[in-house]
Amino acid sequence: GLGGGIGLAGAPASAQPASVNRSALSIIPQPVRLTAGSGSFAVTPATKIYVDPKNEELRRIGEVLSQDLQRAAGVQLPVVTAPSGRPGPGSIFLMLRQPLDSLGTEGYMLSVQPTQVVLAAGKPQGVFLGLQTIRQLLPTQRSAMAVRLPALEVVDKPRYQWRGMHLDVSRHFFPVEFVKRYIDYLARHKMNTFHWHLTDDQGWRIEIKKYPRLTSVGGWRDGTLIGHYTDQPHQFDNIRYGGFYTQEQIKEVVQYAQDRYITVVPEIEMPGHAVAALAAYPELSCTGGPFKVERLWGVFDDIFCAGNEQTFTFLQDVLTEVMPLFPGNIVHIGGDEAPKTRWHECPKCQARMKAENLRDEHELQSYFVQRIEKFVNSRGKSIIGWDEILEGGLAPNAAVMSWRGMEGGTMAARQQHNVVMTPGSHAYFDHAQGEASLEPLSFGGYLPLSKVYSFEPTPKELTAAEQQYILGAQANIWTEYIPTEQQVEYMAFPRMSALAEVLWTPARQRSWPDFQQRMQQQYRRYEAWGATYSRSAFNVRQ
Ligand code: TNX
Repeated sequence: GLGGGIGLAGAPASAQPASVNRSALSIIPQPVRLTAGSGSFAVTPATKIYVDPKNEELRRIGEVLSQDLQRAAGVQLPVVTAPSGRPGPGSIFLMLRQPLDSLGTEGYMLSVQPTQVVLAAGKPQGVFLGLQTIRQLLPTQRSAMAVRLPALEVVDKPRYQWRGMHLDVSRHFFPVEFVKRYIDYLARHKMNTFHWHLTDDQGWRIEIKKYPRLTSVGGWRDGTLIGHYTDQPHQFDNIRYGGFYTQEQIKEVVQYAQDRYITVVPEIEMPGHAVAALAAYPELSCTGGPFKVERLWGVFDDIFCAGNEQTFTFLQDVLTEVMPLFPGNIVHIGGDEAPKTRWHECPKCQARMKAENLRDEHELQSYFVQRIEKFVNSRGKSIIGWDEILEGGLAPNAAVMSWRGMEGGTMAARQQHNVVMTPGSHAYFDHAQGEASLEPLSFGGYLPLSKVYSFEPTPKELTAAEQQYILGAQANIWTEYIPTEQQVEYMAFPRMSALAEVLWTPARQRSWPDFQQRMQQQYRRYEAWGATYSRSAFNVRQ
């Protein structure tokens, strides 16, 4: 049972009964410890879901389970608070139990026996994560037969604390309803971080009350590139394109995510990838403009002017509105792909460099980021930036998101800075995942499912102490060539499932053949969710 004896360490594989077919359970990500029992728990109209009366969060989680069971089994189960006496058999218990220290804030224990189901954790978040495991025990289709949960014991906790997915809503815009669906997908994969890329050259997507032109001008472009970006003359569709989220909508999404124990990390790009903002407020550039919101993809020379005090006032004002909308403590400030051409030509930037004793424009970017960091820190939050923020010197408290391979992240960890790994080689879900002739238009690069599954976020060359700075990893979905919701899903699935296991399951327990087997059931789940997925990632039984 779940009494004291269960720990994470030391259970030899042979402790499992020989008859157990672990993969028949098809849990993704694979739990740390899973022991199949015999028999099953029948969900009947008499089943009750008991929750701790002192905890509102548990009640909410219980309601989610009740809805799931209604969908799967057609039964309407009440969520009731446990009376002081021991409730009878045939019940599902969601409970907080202390001490479960070895399981941390995200771990949980699940025991399914023919007579009862017990899901216990130290924190409600753990109960929520355990609920995702229960969901995977349910059939994906309604049937007339009673729903039975297979008897098992699970003791589980994540390998990494940052298990994320990113979504670029600038290059193409996705409405609130889809963003919520995306958050659901993360939750079902036991992920906990949603990196929302809200601003870029092709569109500013978050309402800022003090600067209304950011969305009225910066939220819209005159058209979108047709086909691939090449050196040939470009063709555009000339259809006005855009959209943005009001602050009310942002709050709604953040609350939705919070209810699912997912932290939303907003990204406000600076100093580069800022053309949409400059189209709205050209005085924030080095040249004065004018600019148009970009219809082309790529890297543009016009960036926020580092020699101009107004730039800092503006960005601090923007962050002052953004930060309270996001309860998480991290703000992403971009930092990638900022050409130094304009700063080099700009007298004010050169004067700033002289006054601040900066040797080159990289140090000017470092100065820029450090000023922003100081401001963000003064509001009780910290920053993360793409690995270019290492150039010219890392801001004292900044975390680094390593995208140009693992090197930036490795360097940052050696400097005792937190790191999130998202290397182009293993985590860029804008790349094609199958045979080219079967794939839709996508960014250059090839990232099949097997390669995602082989991803190792912690560099071996780091010492054990340095490895502690690797918070985890995430995949990025840049949407230059992803105009529709269906295509976001296509690029995400099945790769998100492989990444989820990389981030959750201990490395030594990862098994590609076993994963492939469990994926057969995962495809049925995608279908039950109504999600589009790629079949070309590997040959799938149809
Ligand atoms: C580089 S990754 C970018 C993005 C593009 C992406 C395309 C990063 C920090 N910057 O602006 O969308 O390549 O793969």
